[in-house]
Amino acid sequence: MTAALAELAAQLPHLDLRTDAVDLEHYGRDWTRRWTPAPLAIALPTGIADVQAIVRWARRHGVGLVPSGGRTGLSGGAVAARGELVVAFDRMNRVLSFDAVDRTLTVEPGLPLEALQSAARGHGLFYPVDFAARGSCSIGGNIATNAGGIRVIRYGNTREWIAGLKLVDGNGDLLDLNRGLIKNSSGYDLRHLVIGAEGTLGLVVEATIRLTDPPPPSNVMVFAVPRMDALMKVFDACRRRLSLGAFEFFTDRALHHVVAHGAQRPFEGDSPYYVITEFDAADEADQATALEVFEDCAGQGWVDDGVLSQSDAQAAALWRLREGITESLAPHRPYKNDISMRISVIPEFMREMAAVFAHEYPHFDVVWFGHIGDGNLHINVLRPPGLDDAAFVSQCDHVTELLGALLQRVGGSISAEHGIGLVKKPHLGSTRSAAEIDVMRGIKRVLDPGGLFNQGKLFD
Ligand code: 2HG
Ligand code: ZN
Repeated sequence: MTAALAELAAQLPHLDLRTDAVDLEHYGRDWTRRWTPAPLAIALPTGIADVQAIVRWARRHGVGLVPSGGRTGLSGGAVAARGELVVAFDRMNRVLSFDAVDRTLTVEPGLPLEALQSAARGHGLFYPVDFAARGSCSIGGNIATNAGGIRVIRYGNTREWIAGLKLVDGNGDLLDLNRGLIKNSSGYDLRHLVIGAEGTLGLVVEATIRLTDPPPPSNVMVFAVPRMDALMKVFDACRRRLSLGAFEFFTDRALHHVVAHGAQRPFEGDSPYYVITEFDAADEADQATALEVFEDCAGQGWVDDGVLSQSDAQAAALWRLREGITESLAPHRPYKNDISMRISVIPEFMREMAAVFAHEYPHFDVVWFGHIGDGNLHINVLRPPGLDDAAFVSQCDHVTELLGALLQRVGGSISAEHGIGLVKKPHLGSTRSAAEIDVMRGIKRVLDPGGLFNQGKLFD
């Protein structure tokens, strides 16, 4: 392998190619921290031609390639633990162009989400996909998982905003997918195969991103909800009267951890559930409607308490209650589920899930939160003191199987927005049929005949 790497270095003398232990460790892992990083080396290309040369080199030498952005993923999709070459896009992180008529930005894959959002704002426009890892994750990674986040309820997932993609396939060829078109009825839309493919079909080297008008002024409300079965009733009451930009929930366990991590408690009293919603509030009439919604919900016994943001600072403090949860739990290295279902089945599903958890996790700290308005629930399970890590993960995997069976019954998904990666690979069959997985394998063989890209992720 040293000879192969020497050949790559000789072929691309300007390529930043790293093999020191610190870089192998840094670039070989993602936020899951479950696998020991063991990449062969790290390559940081500066342009499309570099990427094509790397792919052709990898094909000649049979070296696996792992695409790497901000590595904030939670499913092991960016882990390099089997001697792969990590292709890190840190140096392909530029905004290449803006088109005011098309309202698009064309960018390189290493651009952080937050930089994309601020580039859009700089042109008086808005890129709406948003979530807590915005400062560290990259648009390439967002495309790989079809990232969702907190504004899906209004704007949809990353997929809706990708007008075109350039992909280097397993032959090193450059495919220009959809070329920024709004209408294009000319056969398979390969762009949409690549979005959400978790880096298994090729390397995204450029993306043309659609932008929209900035949203109107908004307000944030947090409600204390006394019963699980009231959550979706509150959702329905809010969406009937307000124009919602976000509707999220979390439990008392989530509040406990996020407050211990520095967030401000929203109310004096305790409640088992909380929702946070953001809604358009252009004037006082909108605020008055929000207060009426609160009063109606309180009258029905669906909410016990509520707080309405009075300033941007207070809105940010309220959002921290939801957005700070993952970071507050990170030191515990929780086991994560990221599941989705049609919103109509949430009440029944949550009841059944609670019964499974009460039985399977009697003494575990199980933290629920997520994008309930999209039908996406996050469950973070914390390892009880005294239980060793392997036994903990195997107990949680067993519960994931039970969850998978419940999800299969309601037609849900074992991964809503984090991806399958390594973490959920054993559970893919609960969401996708054997025939579907075979089709996916076939597609991979066509685009990646050498089996180079993110081998062993998603499926074997
Ligand atoms: C979120 O919604 C992220 O905050 C992370 O998707 C969820 O940590 C998690 O499980
Ligand atoms: Zn999420």
